[in-house]
Amino acid sequence: KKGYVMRKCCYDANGKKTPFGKRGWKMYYCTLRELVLYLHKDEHGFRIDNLHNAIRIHHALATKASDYTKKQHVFRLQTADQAEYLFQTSDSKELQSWIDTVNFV
Ligand code: I3P
Repeated sequence: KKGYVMRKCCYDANGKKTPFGKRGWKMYYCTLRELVLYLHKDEHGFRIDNLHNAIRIHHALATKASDYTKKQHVFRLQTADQAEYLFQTSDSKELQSWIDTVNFV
């Protein structure tokens, strides 16, 4: 699974609140490969550089972020190391598809 998403960091590892200045929404090209979510600047990122964010999704949980009302089609990703992110997808179909992919991969 791959595609453009917007991502916001809420908590870093060990449940530490992501500091102000690093809590903004940013667009990434997101690729899921072997239980790792790779976040690249754009779809050529894989070829050009290895400068990606990587989020391990083993024992992670994705849920619809119904409590987050500022944006539409957002899911929350909670990782095994207690980090937490919000991801905005393009529509409700993509939202469900990302949630299912993360949870049932
Ligand atoms: C954050 C940025 C986010 C905002 C967040 C800010 O600032 O404006 O868009 O979240 O609010 O802290 P920065 O880029 O300087 O980190 P929302 O879009 O959800 O409002 P928050 O601290 O209440 O999460």
